[in-house]
Amino acid sequence: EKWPKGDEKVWRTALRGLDTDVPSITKSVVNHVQTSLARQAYNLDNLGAYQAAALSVRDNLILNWNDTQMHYTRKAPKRAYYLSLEFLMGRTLDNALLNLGLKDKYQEGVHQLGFNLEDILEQERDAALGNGGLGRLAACYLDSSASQELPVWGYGLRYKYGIFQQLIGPDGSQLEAPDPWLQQGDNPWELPRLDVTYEVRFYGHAERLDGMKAIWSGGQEVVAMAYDTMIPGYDTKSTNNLRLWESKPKRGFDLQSFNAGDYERAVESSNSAEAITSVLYPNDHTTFGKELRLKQQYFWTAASLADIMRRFKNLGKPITEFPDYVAIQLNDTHPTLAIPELMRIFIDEEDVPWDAAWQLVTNTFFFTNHTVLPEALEKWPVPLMQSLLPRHMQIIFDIHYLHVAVEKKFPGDRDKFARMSLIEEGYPQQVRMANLACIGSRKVNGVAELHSELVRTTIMKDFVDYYGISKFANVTNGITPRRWLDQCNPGLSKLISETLKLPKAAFLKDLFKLEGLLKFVDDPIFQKKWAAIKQSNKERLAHYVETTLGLKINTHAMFDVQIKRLHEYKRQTLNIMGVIHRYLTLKDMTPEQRKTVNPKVVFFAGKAAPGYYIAKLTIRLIVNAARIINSDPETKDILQLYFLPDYSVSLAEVLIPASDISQHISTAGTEASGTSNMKFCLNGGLLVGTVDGANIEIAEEVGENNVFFFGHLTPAVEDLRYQHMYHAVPIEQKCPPLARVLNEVSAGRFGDGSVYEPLLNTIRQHDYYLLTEDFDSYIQALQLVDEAYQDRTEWIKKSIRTSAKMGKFSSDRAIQDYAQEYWNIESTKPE
Ligand code: H2P
Repeated sequence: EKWPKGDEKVWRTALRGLDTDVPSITKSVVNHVQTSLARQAYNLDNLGAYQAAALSVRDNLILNWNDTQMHYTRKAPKRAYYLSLEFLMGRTLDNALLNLGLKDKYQEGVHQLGFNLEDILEQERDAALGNGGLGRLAACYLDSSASQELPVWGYGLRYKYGIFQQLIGPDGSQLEAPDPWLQQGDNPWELPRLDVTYEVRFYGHAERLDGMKAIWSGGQEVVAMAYDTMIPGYDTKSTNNLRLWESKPKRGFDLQSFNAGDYERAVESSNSAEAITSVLYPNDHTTFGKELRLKQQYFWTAASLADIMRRFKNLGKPITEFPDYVAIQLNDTHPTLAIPELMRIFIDEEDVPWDAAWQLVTNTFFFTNHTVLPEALEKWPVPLMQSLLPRHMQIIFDIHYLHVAVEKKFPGDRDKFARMSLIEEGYPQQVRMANLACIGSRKVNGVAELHSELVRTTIMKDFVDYYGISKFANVTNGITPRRWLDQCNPGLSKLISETLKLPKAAFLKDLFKLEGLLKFVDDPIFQKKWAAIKQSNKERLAHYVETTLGLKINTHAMFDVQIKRLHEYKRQTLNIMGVIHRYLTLKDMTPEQRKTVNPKVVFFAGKAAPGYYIAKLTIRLIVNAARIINSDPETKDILQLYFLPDYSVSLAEVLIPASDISQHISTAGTEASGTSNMKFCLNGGLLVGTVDGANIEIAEEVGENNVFFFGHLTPAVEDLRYQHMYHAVPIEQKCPPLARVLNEVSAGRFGDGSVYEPLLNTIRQHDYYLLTEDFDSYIQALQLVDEAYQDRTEWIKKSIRTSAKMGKFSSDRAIQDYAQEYWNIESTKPE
């Protein structure tokens, strides 16, 4: 070890790190109040206390982060990089305290300073740089990578505006407002890296040299600057990095225009560079065709690869060893441009011959597909690519011609070749990103067993024939038990720890340990404690709703929850039609009959893409139905309905532990995995759902008698759709109860019925998502849920069994799978 210059003894003491006893913590917090915030201690509010506590916790993170990064540099292990356009991180402080093992001490410390930790935590704004499952999955994977001491970095974009804030207008519609999440002042969780910048080129021209090389020049250059977010592992010093790029103009001003007196234009050029990372696209399944989105994708992949390449080159290894040190996971097709970009670097900058470059590239990348919905498969118009990224378009055509060799393997099969082509014919031609991602990657995976099977047999079938099955595998998604058990449900985590006589770390690091709870399923004292925790979580949610929306909730009713992005395939419409059906049925009953029904509160939350008309109408119907149902004196004690606005990670943390039953009711074969299903079950909520995505694997683990399945199976869907198209039976005949619901809506029972016609018509005509096919069995399933809930002891047993069997769904398992079967990386940690 070499010591810095100066007195070694002085350095040794100074480098000892931070003390984490309570007095040192209070001292550090107060120091930050006085110095970093320049505030007086006597008039400190909760926001100030949050900021100071965050800065104090951040000091600990930074030290661990430094040690970890230094360790990686010295040891030079193979690393994996997770490229994701979305990281839905939520809040950080609580999670950092948990992972550092400092929660109790900070609780005590801030208490001594006259604050309540819960109130302080509430001050933090969510980092909402994602739309839904895909972005939240990325966040869980970062937590698991750090917790398992794996050398994994995330790369993404630092959007100035995260997913929009959702408001509900007077007529019940969704309104969107921007989410300027950084406007709280400095973001304590990120480190701006003024010294880590790269220039990224757009437009210009690419001139072919001899052979396959080219020179790309001209056009516009934009600067990417790094912001690093520390990702602490749980119960370890290992702290990984999430590097997010911000776009900046190359020069603050275009001096030439400025001098010429054209101030406006000068500012404009700086605006256009900044626009690249200004906003997250608020779409979860379709965002292509938009030039700015393509710019985002290239800006991010180019900066990330330049950074990865620089780190690799510092190792001093020959370029041919690149894949021995670097694995890159492509989270969906969004980062697919990394494939031609790495080709460009190898060929044009590193002088690697084309075939060798392709060999290296296809040994570096791995590709995860997250959906088989045909409308969600990214395509970019060739003319747009040609103008924005002329060199990449050349490379894509080169790959395309190489790929023409496919033809030789299947002589004469023109259709197959057309399907496998990188270029889709038409006006204009389009580049198919999924095909490019597939042929440029070493392995392709789906996110749950059924989904991976559908990937192999539908969208990637021809590629399976060509490459063989071994390139196509499955990694079922997972969730981090740190956030989704201990952090969101501390009471349950404590009970589990006491019951199993294990420290929390034991099961938070090895979720299979929850199986130990099975021994206690029949223990009445344990059942009682289990039920009491659910009850207090329901009260916590009710308190939240009362303080934020001013609504009073019956906490003795069953809580039924559906939370996710609004999409026709996720079938929130099925749920709301079911609620209305329940309401109409209750209205038909006599007061005596009503006394026997199971009281229920139904919660919805989720955002709709701003341009997704049908999804927005669904929200409007839910909100307006809620207004009528909740104010009906005959039924309001037995049925309540709430749409909670502005769904977020933080709101999910309150909703999930409070749920008795949750709904995962996509048309079979459409939901790739789903991850909230895992979160609910981990927290002892039961599941009503279709035989789809990860629901299937959850049922395999917990036993089919502990889930409520309904609806048609995947193989039936295609035929049913065909029948709806060509042999349609009127809904009155096909499904009278649903027809009645639609008619009541049309007739204006929940406000002007004509507003909802376009939504109702999606069901009456074609019914692509097969509501009329599944409605009867759905209602039956809900009936079974009601009956099961009446036998409370039996219900609690189901709840315990469900939670106990969630081991498989830890993201630690999923990340180990990627680390071993894909990336070939190993755990390594600083001393
Ligand atoms: C998507 C899929 C989910 C999947 C998730 C993570 C795109 O999320 O639809 O089924 O669980 O990725 O793999 P979402 O629908 O929430 O946007």
